[in-house]
Amino acid sequence: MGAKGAGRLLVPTASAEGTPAPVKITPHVCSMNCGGGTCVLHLEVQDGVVTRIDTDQNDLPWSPAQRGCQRGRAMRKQLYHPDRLKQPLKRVGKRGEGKFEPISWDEALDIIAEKLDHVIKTYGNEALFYLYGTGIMNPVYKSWPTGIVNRLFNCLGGYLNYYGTYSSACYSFASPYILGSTANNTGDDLVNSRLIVIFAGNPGETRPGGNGAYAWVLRAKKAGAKVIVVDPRLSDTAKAIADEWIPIRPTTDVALISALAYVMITENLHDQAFLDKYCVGFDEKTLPEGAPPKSDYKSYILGESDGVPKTPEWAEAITGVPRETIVRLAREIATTKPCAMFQGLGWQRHAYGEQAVRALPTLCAMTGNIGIPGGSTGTRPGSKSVPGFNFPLGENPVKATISFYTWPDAAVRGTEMTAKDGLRGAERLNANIKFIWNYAGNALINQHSDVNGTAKLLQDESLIEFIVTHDIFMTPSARFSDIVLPDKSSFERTEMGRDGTTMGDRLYYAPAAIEPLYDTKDAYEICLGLAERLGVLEEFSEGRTMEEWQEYLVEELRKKHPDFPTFEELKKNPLIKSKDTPPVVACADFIADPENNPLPTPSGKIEIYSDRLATMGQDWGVADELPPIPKYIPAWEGPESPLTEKYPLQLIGHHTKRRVHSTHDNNPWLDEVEPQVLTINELDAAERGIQDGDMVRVWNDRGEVHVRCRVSKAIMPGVVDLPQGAWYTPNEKGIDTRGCINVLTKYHPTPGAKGNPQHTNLVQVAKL
Ligand SMILES: Nc1nc2c(c(=O)[nH]1)N[C@H]1C(S)=C(S)[C@@H](COP(=O)(O)OP(=O)(O)OC[C@H]3O[C@@H](n4cnc5c(=O)[nH]c(N)nc54)[C@H](O)[C@@H]3O)O[C@H]1N2
Ligand SMILES: Nc1nc2c(c(=O)[nH]1)N[C@H]1C(S)=C(S)[C@@H](COP(=O)(O)OP(=O)(O)OC[C@H]3O[C@@H](n4cnc5c(=O)[nH]c(N)nc54)[C@H](O)[C@@H]3O)O[C@H]1N2
Ligand code: SF4
Ligand SMILES: [Mo]
Repeated sequence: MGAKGAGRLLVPTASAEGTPAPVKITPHVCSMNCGGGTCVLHLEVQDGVVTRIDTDQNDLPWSPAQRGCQRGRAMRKQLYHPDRLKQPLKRVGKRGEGKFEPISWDEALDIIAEKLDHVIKTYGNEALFYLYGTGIMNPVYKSWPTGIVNRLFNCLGGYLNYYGTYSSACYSFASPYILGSTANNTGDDLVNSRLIVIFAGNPGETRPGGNGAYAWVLRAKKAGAKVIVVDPRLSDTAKAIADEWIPIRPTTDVALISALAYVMITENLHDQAFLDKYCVGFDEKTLPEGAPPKSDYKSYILGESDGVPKTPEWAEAITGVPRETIVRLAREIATTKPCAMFQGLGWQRHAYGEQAVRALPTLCAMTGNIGIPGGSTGTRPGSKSVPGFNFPLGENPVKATISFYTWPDAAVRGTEMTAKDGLRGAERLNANIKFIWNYAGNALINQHSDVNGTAKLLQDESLIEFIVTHDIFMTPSARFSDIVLPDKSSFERTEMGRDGTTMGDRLYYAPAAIEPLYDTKDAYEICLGLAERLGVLEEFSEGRTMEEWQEYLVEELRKKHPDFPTFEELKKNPLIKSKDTPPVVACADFIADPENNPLPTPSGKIEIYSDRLATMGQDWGVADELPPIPKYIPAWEGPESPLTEKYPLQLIGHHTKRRVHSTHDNNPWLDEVEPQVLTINELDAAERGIQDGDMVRVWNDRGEVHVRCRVSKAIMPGVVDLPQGAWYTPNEKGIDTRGCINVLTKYHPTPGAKGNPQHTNLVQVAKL
């Protein structure tokens, strides 16, 4: 193989006679983790070179076009990027210093096999950790949450697994306590809504592909729905489609929702009959047995439990949303039916993210919008679920799991962790993490909180002894690794998948469009090499090639679903669009007959008051931070924190259209789409003598970033935004020069989910 593509990267050769080589169109998909759902890409391939990327334009009434966005269509710049990793590398300097030397694949695999063997024999399998990494989302090669590498680890006796995600830690943790699940009406039901209120969601920028809900918000808007967006920033979504933008201080949404509830209760606009029939703990009469008096939601809202009525005036002081707006919004939500209120994930990546997640379903219950077409349970818009393919993992004998976010704790004091630290499946760990496998991820440092703290941890080789990164670029995480392995990129391998999208079932088979460019190996090839060295080849591979595994996966699915196409049929018809299926209304059967169709909560009802959370809060010693009803809790670095004297600005980092996390940060085309800037309100800028386009320093006790700034009205005063995902690029003084927000974020697990509060930060900004 070698570097044979290198000499003829972007220009296809002409034949001897001078006629251009024919163009072949290869169907492919975008496998990035935007959650927009693997959009369709048509790759134009000429003489072995991808020369152009087109996409699906086929808008159908039941299925919007699976149209790739600027990121998917800029993949060519990644594929042919001069900095692609081209051969295995071994660290020669200190960890993080970035000094590597090329080695052969044999040598790399020998070293890794030896380290794996050593760590397992010395510390046991719990010392082996597979790090969160979402660079590949196609089922066969997927890096998240588990895949090929996990199968190998299981063959070797298992590994320490994680639960939860950087995406939705608090959301996934907290929603089931109120609703029993995260179920919501599917996105295609939004066209039945008259009013859509989006809290902390920016689907126009985060999920623009046709497989997600945004396409349906657009259709709903065309059908006459009014759209309101609650966000500290005038997001792309708010700009494009909102009839009203309600700016709010980050971390304070529960105060807003509490005041909306206050207006509804005091003006008698709430649906008492719904609350009596379907809910637990809205008022005292439906509190579970044994719950303390006045521990219900209504008593909290009216201030009967804590002496603080949650009035619009009270909320205005906290949230910055004017009281008149709060009163108007409460009346509008309560009197416009059906109303779909849904959440993005921005408000739960916060100090007390567990609270907002449950506050919105409470409001949906108060307005009787649950279980009806055009309504909402208050979670995120739902997808239709279909049985998919998953690479068989085998059994993991290690039952202990930790939160994805707490791996630094598990490396430093793993054996001391208990349930209070989020350890599940075991009372204790037998070992600290000693070996990390990082496949298609940059959360070893860049995407995790507190880059400077993490760097120190990683530099101490007595803690984590060995780190392998498998990527396509020398990312900041790769720089902190001991061995770096170059992967094929998506267009150089065959992808196959089946997604349950907003509107239904979708299937694809995307053959490799070109030969691999460099001396790369994919995860299966690497694991084969290791399995052989470690004596588990037969068990790991079962004698199959990757293509044979793909065929096996299709056949396994066909055993349960005989109407599913055969592998050969799939290859001939590689992109199968969704079928026309009606929208699904979540909880409709529960609403129709709650006795016979209970929700999967202990009471079978909507638990506005959760007994389980009450117990957990007490057991873990965090009763004030994890209350049984959704409460506003001032964040440790929120607008009410004493630290605002030193660091007066709240910093968030939204998910920007120019990247998928840190992926594409090095893509020049996308730099043109949107350069990395800090957005600051014009009032805050004026106070600091900052002009649009100035270089500024942004800092707190955890670190400092130098970045260009954009002065704008499109952000709440007191709030600055530095889009997450820029590659950590320290200068000689350790100051980041690229705009990596995680230099400023805090490692501080949330009380319940043990999740990542990466939008909760206080900073100061000055002209450089
Ligand atoms: N401050 C802050 N931090 C955050 C967030 C936030 O909102 N704020 N968001 C968090 C969220 S929601 C998430 S999901 C995480 C995401 O964090 P990660 O899961 O780490 O995602 P990426 O940074 O995109 O890293 C993916 C990596 O995969 C690599 N890659 C791409 N294609 C391939 C391939 O074909 N093969 C291989 N081997 N590698 C490939 C890319 O080069 C990249 O290094 O970040 C979290 N971090
Ligand atoms: N372009 C692009 N798309 C992506 C990704 C990407 O990196 N780039 N990542 C994908 C992944 S893995 C994920 S998990 C999702 C993430 O999706 P989200 O978590 O929904 O994205 P965010 O941009 O973090 O937050 C959404 C909005 O919430 C706002 N927000 C932040 N804090 C608060 C708050 O306290 N209150 C309110 N009301 N709003 C707040 C932000 O300003 C932002 O506009 O996006 C996916 N899509
Ligand atoms: S919306 Fe863009 S980044 Fe997301 S899957 Fe589609 S093409 Fe890829
Ligand atoms: Mo995410």
